[in-house]
Amino acid sequence: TEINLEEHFQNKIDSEIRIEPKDWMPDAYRKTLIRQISQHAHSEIVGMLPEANWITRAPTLNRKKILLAKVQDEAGHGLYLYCAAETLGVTRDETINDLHSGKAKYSSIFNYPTLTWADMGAIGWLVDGAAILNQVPLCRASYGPYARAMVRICKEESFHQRQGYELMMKLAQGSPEQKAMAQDAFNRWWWPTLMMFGPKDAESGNTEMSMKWRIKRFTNDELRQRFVDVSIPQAEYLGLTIPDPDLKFNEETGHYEFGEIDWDEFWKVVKGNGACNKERVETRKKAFDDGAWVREAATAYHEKRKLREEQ
Ligand code: FAQ
Repeated sequence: TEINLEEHFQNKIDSEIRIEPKDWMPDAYRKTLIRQISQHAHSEIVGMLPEANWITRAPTLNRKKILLAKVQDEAGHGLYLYCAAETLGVTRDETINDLHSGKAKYSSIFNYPTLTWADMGAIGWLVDGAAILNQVPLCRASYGPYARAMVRICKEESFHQRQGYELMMKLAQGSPEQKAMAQDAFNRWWWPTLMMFGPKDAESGNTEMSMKWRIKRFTNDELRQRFVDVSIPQAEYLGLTIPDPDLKFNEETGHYEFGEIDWDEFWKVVKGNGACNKERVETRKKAFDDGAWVREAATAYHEKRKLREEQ
């Protein structure tokens, strides 16, 4: 019966036994995984755009090679994640349609513009740094295909984070203009990065069930706090000023206390009204339409081979 199935399922989760695509799972578990994994995939794909904006203007051949490799990695991450979502019974077309129609979300962070070269450093250091903190625990997510995809993704994210920090370091140690560029990028990316972790726990509707199902292992606020604690010393090492007048270290707890996040801004961006939301979705739609001939050619080739094999 349904009750026994549900009990058996939760027992498996509690014993750290992975759930695989053909195993029984509650509809709500399947639904929340499709939601999270497809949004995660969209974030990787839309997340290519802010950085792709600088590929043609990278200052050296070496920087260009690094940036190209990073953006290609993100395409790969998106593809593993779309495949993981497909194992739950949704098609690639459905998932992509939901992105194009505005039904599916993707991370708020990719709706901010990349104004200077220093933004490549800030994104690698902060955005990929936040992504790693959030994704390392997902390597232990209860759903097998998602957890396994995360292992490889995290290895690549760690290279992304290091290249970003190294880029920031070069700028921070450079001319006064370069240092000012690094500070300006830090000022613009710091708060949006804190928003990546999602709403406060009290306002996070999905956390409770996702924790019970061991999709999430830590809450949004726990991961955000961890990010602040590791990033502040890194900013100090770069000699940058943290754009938060309320920031202070609490000797008793051993944690940094930080100012209030602008939640109105967060929800505005999540609801589609950030600086670049429209442009990002339009760019993806155009790329999809421009690629139609490739899909058609691949399908035609497949049909032709099938016919030949049948003869
Ligand atoms: N932006 O109840 P919760 C990357 C939505 S890293 C937009 O707390 P949950 C790497 C949330 O979906 C970025 N929407 O939700 C990279 C929910 O709405 P829904 C991607 C947000 O799922 C780096 C509602 O608010 N990483 O791409 C955001 O328990 C550089 C209530 O929230 C992942 O996706 C937001 N920031 O926790 C690529 C990681 N936050 O769906 C290129 C996997 C929340 O009910 C360049 N995902 N919302 O309509 C997760 O860990 C979780 O889904 C959270 C949100 C933590 C993001």
